[in-house]
Amino acid sequence: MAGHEIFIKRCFDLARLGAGRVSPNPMVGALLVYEGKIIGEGFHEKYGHAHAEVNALAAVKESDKALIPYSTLYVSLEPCCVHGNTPPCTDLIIRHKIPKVVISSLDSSSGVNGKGVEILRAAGVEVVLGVLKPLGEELARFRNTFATQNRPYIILKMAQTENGYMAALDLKPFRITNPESQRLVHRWRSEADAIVVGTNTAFFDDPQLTNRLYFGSSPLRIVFDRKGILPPSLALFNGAQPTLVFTQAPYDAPLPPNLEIIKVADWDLIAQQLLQELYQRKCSTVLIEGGPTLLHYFIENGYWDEAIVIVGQGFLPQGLLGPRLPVPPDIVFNLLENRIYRYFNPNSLHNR
Ligand code: AOF
Ligand code: ZN
Repeated sequence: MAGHEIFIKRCFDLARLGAGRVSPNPMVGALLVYEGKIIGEGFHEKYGHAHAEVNALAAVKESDKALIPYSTLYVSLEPCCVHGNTPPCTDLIIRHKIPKVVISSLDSSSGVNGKGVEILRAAGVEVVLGVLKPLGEELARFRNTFATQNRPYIILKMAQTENGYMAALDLKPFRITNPESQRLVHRWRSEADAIVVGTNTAFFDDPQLTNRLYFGSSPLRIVFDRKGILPPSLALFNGAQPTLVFTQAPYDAPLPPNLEIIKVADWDLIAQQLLQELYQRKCSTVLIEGGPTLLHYFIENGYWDEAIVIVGQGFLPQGLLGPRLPVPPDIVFNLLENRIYRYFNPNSLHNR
């Protein structure tokens, strides 16, 4: 692997350490290299806190500080040039007289999107752009979707039996996936800002929708309950995690703790209202966890960026068929006896 690629890969690994804690900011990793040796590295650790470049510079030992003006800065994402929660990283780079910056992909945020690179070049900094670009763009896909589409990045997640069923005909809970896949699902929950289920899934599966099997936090829980038929005894109403109910029915006050009601004027526009609400709440990624009706609706209307289908060995003679995705999977892998398919929507910004 060429030199630049090794260091950019390290930036990606560092960036991922911020997963689940930086949204709606991007995960970013950075490091400084002097004559082939890393003298400082860091990542964006928490929303509103220091950027990766700041942390990488701060990590340089006192005795190595004099090397900074002779070093190369590697960053997984284009350095910012705007005053947000923190000052622009382009200023920091110029102030430290760093002569060369190697970047994977652009930050599509308004005011940046190539401007960061321009500013650095205008100041005489040598910039190499596009190292392992597809991987850099994948890492930045939540942020870049949020910044350009004014909505979160949408991930559909579903489990199916080998013969394509998502649930039994009587909708009684039926475990399709193995414990290893369940843990992976909880990891995805830890990295998502919000998670959505429909009425039937909430009622029949009584899911908690929290992350209990992985490190990190749990997403904002969302349930659709158009007619207000869900009983207060459901786990979703246990107050364990902030929860939104999208409904057209009057909900009886007093409400349980951590529960908020969102009134839906037009149920045909439920997806738009959901995405708008999540954008306002600064959610840059949402997991849609089912059931079949809800998933089908999102697929039919093109409201998806990525879909994950876990096929388990459980067998149902009959049942509710899972929705079909209109494209073949891009990635397929096994987790013991489960098979996991990942699809990317070719029409979504990130995959074009
Ligand atoms: C970077 N390095 O580590 C991150 C960046 O000031 P903020 O935190 O609100 O961020 C505003 C801009 O910085 C925005 O364009 C966002 O995508 C980017 N995030 N930029 O140079 C980083 N996290
Ligand atoms: Zn920055």
